[in-house]
Amino acid sequence: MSDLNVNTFKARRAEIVKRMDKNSVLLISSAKLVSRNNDTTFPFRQDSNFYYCTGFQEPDSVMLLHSNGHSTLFCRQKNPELEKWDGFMWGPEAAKDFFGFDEAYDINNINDVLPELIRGNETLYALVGKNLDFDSKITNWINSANSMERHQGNIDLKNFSNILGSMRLVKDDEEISLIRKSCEIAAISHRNVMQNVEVGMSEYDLECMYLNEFKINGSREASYTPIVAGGARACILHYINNNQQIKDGELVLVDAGCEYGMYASDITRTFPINGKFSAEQKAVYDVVLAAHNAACDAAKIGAPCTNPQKTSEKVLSQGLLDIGFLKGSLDEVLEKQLFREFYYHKIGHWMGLDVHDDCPYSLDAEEIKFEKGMVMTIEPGIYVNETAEVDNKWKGIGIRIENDILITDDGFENLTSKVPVEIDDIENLMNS
Ligand SMILES: [Mn+2]
Repeated sequence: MSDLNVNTFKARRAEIVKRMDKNSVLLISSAKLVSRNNDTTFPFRQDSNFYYCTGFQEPDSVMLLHSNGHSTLFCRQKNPELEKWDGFMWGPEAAKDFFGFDEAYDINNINDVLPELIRGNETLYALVGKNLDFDSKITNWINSANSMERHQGNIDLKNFSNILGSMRLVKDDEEISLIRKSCEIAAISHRNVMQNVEVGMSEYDLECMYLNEFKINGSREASYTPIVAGGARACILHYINNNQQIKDGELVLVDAGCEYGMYASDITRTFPINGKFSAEQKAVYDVVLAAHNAACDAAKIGAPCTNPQKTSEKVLSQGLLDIGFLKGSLDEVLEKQLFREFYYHKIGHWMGLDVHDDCPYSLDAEEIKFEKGMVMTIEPGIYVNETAEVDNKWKGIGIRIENDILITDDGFENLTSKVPVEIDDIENLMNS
């Protein structure tokens, strides 16, 4: 908490105000503590949008921002008895001063206070549809406020998701340094695990090693549940059981990233558990790597954000034709999307506070174009399922390669380049 730069969040709120219509207010809710079972909870993780605007790390909080710049925080009242069990709580007074709000109230009074504060405004902005519970509270507060203003127009509810999402798309220097650190921890962790795996280990053994590496390198939490998929299980995109033995001769696909200072990293590597790729594994890997490299090159300032997708489809399809998995012309494969039998997900996603960052890919039916400071994952894959009409020797091979790239003045920077990606480099690392 001590290294938190409160001015960053105040500056963000000032930027948000510039994007609001006059006579409007914006309401954003914190995350809430989620029950795991009986009286135990999952570790608290603040809502990314709320954190982006406030820097405040407690549940049961609401931010109200007025288009005139006035800012209000609702949060839990200080409670010394509860603090003996659950730790420090800010309380409205101290939170207001430290986090730079103009006003703060006890969250328990929000139903009485909030309608008074929003009455008479033309617009209420909210992140509609992300939290149904909060959406229904908003409806009640709007109705209360409207009933106080019988002879005026009603408050219009408008979605602020695209406006806030567009702001979050371009990362500032502070965000980039946190993402860079998150990527570095994840990359070092992947490297260290790849160097230490052995035949005989299970998916679970590897999962332990990754999570341990994240923690000892400075990240308390993974940014999502790691995927550790041996053999054909790599073809199941969201496989997280991670409880099977990895057999000698099999590949293992690991999709694992960590969180640092609330910012995510997201890396996938696929490597042979015995340290040596077979001829078939090599052939498929080379196609995925070619698609990965071409997709990275397609991400540059001014290009539509779907450029890497289209490029990866082309390169990967040509590879599938060359290897004999598909037949026909490249044009036909692309037009009929025949590659989708082997490549059935998208090339990547925005990354930041969320591993799949809550940012738009198009606005007003126009694709977002790459700008300096945007961060995207590039992660093509080929998955040969049992049902594929190919020779048996290929079946069960599932390969994905994923790096996190930052758009720069002259192209991109691979933030996760510390994990080897070339076959020779992987084999050398694993056998060193
Ligand atoms: Mn990803």
